[in-house]
Amino acid sequence: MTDKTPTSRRNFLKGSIAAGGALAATPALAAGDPAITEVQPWANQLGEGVDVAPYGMPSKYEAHVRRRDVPWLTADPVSSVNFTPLHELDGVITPNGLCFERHHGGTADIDPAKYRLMINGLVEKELVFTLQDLKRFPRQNRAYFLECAANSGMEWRGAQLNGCQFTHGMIHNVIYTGVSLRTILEQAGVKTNGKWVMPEGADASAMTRSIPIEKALDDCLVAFAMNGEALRPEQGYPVRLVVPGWEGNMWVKWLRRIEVGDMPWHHREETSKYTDLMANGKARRFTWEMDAKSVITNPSPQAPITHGKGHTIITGVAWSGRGTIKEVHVTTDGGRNWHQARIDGPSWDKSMHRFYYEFDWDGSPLLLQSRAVDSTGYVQPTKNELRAVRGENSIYHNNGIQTWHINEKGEAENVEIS
Ligand SMILES: Nc1nc2c(c(=O)[nH]1)N[C@H]1C(S)=C(S)[C@@H](COP(=O)(O)O)O[C@H]1N2
Ligand SMILES: [Mo]
Repeated sequence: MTDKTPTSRRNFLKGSIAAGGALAATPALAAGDPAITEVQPWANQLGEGVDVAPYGMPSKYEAHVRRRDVPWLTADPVSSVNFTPLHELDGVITPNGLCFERHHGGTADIDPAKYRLMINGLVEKELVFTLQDLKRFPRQNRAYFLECAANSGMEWRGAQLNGCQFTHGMIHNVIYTGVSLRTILEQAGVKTNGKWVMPEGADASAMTRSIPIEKALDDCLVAFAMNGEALRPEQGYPVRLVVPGWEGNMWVKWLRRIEVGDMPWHHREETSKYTDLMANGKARRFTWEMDAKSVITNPSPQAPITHGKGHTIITGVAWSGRGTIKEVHVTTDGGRNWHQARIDGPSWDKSMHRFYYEFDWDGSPLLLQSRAVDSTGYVQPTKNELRAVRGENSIYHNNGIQTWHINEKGEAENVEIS
């Protein structure tokens, strides 16, 4: 963002706010602004014709809007993670090219003609579907957030990473098209002792997780499209499991098999990983649901306030694995006073919500926080409230309140005050 506003325009702006108490920064005419008086290069020659990019890409001026990784976090990029640039996004949908990636054995490169989905185990009839077979069942379209259980995991012991992309970017929110898992399981006929399902990935990590049959028959989707187009390879092309509201690890990508069993399998990803080590040294297993959480995305360390004092828009996102977000509260003074934020955009079940809080910044330092309340009445806790229950050993399921310190220049820093 540039800050080349001529001083005359600045002063006019300040004057108009002071005089009229205008809600928004009303732009004023600036005499001699070359962006108005000069013919710009894009106007004195023809532009590119259609089809220069048969698959369109964002403007070159948006090149900084990209996923980023933290190189020291993992030893090798094939078993690693990168992060959604939340501070560059608005609304509630994550564009496909910006959805964070988390792979345990790299991205599988699957030929859709050779794609197969097997249903086996405690079923009346074991079945194998091709991609075409799957697309002949009734389809559903649903928006859901996917949050990795390790999102904000680096922040358990204190403020660490300087940007919401890194502290909160292991999340995306996408509209999926797919077939309900219930429909698929009904084809095979789950036996009465079939109490659990185990989805398995076709990638080199062969990811597996145990899911109780109640969830499998409730709202899970066998999805083949995201935001209107085929899944991206990184997100599980051609087919992934969608497990609404539950931790991202269970959303098996490159889905190749679903086994029905009578007990959980207790595989690696639900024992040695994705369990929560408590203060007494015992691990809490099966923390499936993602608790309500929120974060202010703007301003934040990667997106400072650049316009100086005056009318300022604070925005962020909130979500809950148990339903919708009923309210978001914002504080600018570290929790002394809380204000009701305005939620704008769709309020879908287990989907990201967008909030705004508009206020007149006097230029003094701020301690910004947001706090989500979900449709069950659950209130997002402070980090200390979370530690009181969970101890200091945890990595996963950190939904504590995030604080950004804003200085007089509008620069933001990751800090902790509670
Ligand atoms: N087959 C397979 N499925 C997988 C994984 C994987 O490595 N292999 N990673 C899991 C984890 S830990 C997460 S958080 C999500 C990440 O989904 P994304 O890459 O679409 O963001 O996929 C899950 N499904
Ligand atoms: Mo994850």
